[in-house]
Amino acid sequence: EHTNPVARAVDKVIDAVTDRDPSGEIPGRPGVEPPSLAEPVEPRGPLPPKPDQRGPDAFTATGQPSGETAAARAQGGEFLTTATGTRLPDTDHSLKAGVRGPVLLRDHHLREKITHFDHERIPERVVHARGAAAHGVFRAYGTAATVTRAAFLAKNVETPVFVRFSTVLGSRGSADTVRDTRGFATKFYTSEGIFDLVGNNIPVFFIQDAIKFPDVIHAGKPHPDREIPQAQSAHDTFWDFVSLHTEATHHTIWNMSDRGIPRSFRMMEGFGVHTFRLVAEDGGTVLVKFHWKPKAGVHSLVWEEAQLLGGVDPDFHRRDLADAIEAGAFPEWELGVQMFPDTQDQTYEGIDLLDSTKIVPEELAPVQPVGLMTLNANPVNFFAETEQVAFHTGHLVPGIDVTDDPLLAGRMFSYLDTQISRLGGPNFDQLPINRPHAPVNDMLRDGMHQTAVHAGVAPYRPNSLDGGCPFHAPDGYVEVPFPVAAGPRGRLAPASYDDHFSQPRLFWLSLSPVEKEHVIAAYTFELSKVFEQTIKERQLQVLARIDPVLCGEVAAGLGLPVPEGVPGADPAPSPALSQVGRTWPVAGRVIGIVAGPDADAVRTIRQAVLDGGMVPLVIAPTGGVLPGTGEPMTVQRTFAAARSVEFDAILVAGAPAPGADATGARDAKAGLPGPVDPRVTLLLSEAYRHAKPLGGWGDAEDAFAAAGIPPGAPGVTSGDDPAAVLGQVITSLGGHRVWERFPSALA
Ligand code: HDD
Repeated sequence: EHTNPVARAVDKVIDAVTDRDPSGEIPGRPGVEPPSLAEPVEPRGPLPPKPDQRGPDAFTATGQPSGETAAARAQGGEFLTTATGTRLPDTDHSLKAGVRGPVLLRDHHLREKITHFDHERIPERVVHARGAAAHGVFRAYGTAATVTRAAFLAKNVETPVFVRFSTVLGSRGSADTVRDTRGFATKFYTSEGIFDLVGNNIPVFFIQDAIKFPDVIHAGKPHPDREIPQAQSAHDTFWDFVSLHTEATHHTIWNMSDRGIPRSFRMMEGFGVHTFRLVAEDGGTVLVKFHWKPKAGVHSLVWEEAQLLGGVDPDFHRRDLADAIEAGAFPEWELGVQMFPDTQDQTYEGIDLLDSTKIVPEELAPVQPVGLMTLNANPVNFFAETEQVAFHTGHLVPGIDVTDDPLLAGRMFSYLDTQISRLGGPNFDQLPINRPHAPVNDMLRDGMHQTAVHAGVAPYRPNSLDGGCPFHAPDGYVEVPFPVAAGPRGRLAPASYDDHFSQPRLFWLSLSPVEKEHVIAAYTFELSKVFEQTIKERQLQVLARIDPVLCGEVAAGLGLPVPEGVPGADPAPSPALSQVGRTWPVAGRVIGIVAGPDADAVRTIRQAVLDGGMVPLVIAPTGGVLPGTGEPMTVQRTFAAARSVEFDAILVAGAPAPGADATGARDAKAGLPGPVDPRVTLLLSEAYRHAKPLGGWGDAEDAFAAAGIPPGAPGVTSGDDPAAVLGQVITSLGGHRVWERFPSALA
């Protein structure tokens, strides 16, 4: 047992996931026996949720603590029943007239079983269909208590939360690592009702007015004739739209940057995007933008990794989130606000706060922390929780109000509306995951899937028959009486909304050289996939207005002439926009260890990785248990299953010969050609290309050489002392990648 609690938990999970002891219980699940080879003959009750899992809190449809589990209607008891509780002796044979006779229509069990199955699917979300979620808790620092009366932001108040992360364009079954915006939606179950902060990992949006949402989504979704490509922006309709509709330029350059391919949901920022209005106890107001800052830092994949992962592990982000929580390495974010005076013109330093295509640089308005969110439990049931959770920008609590951002106005309508078709009626708030933890006393009645049993006879007001209840709540939610600047009615927008290029240029100028290289490569890749030449040329005209280097490099990549076009003035860069150049914690990072002949050295180093709060995965030619002294050490990845994209760094305990035995020893039977197993050289050359730290001892240098890694390459450490090698690797990992391996002419 090691001392670091995260490492201890990681250890337990690794045991639970991969090293089941065939004779004993399942680690971490006391009393639960491992499955037997034969089908069990004795019935037993359903298994309890695993220690890392938690269902929705148990509240009634009217928001009262229910005293029972929210899963009351889920599996219970040992014997099969119908939906109405009648026990069944057989569910494997339809009711027939004779052994080879026809199936009878009167078979109510057959019909119930098949009918229910036929209706298992609900419409997927029209956007953000692919997602993963977790439960957690938000604890407020109290720093926002002077500017908002929201009870959940008062000092040390703890509020349960449920967070769903998502991609935007892909279907429910699409890959996690595609280039796209990520959704970051948080449901706060506050004592004053539900507050939903429905944000993204990109602080701006493609459009300034919600009326254009169907346009941008129709352009981004697969082409309507062949329904391809899935979960991609690299196609004609997307680039046709954004090249014509230049207010999308800012969001698009963020998508083309490393922000479009996060390393993990745990390593993304979140943004409320719009400006919101906070209301204090005394009625005073401030304008704010919400930010989530991940404790693990903001990190991304590189594009080739993202593409490989689409095939190797399409569930990469979903798995990473669940594994981290199961391991006890709970992801954390600080919630912060940028604050602006609530002036009549609703601008700050000349930036229109009602324009969702604009940011306010953090250097102009620092993000002030107001609380900490910790995700600490996985859902018990994906459908009941992650699929049925319903977010809505209109789920607000006293002390938080919306502004007149026309993008937000449309969202205030759309979210409620979409749940009605997605969840089958107006009572979706009564689904367990959506139930408030505050008493509900509305006058909404009946409707599809009503589960509340409302007492009383007078769901109307005024009434005398129910004693006049419900009364208006004097301390309830009030919209701020902000004076509206009147003007002519019309389909209008302010002149400031015409500035589409100054902030894309600000973003570009704020990136480090290697990040700029990635942006160039992303535009070049995406536009190379566009069929129509005119669309590419038009998009180059857009790029010319951002920056001549960006435009020139992409044009060269496409083999097209550089168009005329001049960027605007140089804004002061915002260093906060760059992800590179800082040092971050390495807890929760995944370290592959290619086993070598000295299994004890592997054991020691594996333990040191665990003690550092990271996740070691032992890689060997075949599965099984490594020899040596001490506890048995199970191989978690065979050479056949290991792929570099799963690891943040790789340690090599020797150069395994082709077809080596379980220790990787060189004396094994001959097999694949070459001095080192080609699956290991692929592992190492990819990891090297993706700028991951590498370390090795024994004859690891032979493996590095076989992988084409030049001697003395940055971030590649070899030596005789495995502990010192690991130390170097951890130092490199703190910077996320060995950025020097991407030399840039833009430096
Ligand atoms: Fe939206 C889902 C975020 C603009 C209409 N949106 C959805 C989700 C996120 C966002 C994170 C997934 C929620 C979940 O996990 O269930 N959307 C945003 C952000 C926007 C934005 C940050 C701009 C700042 N959205 C936007 C507009 C409209 C919508 C302008 C419509 C006018 N969004 C929807 C929707 C969805 C949705 C159709 C689909 C499924 C759902 O709501 O529940 O209502």
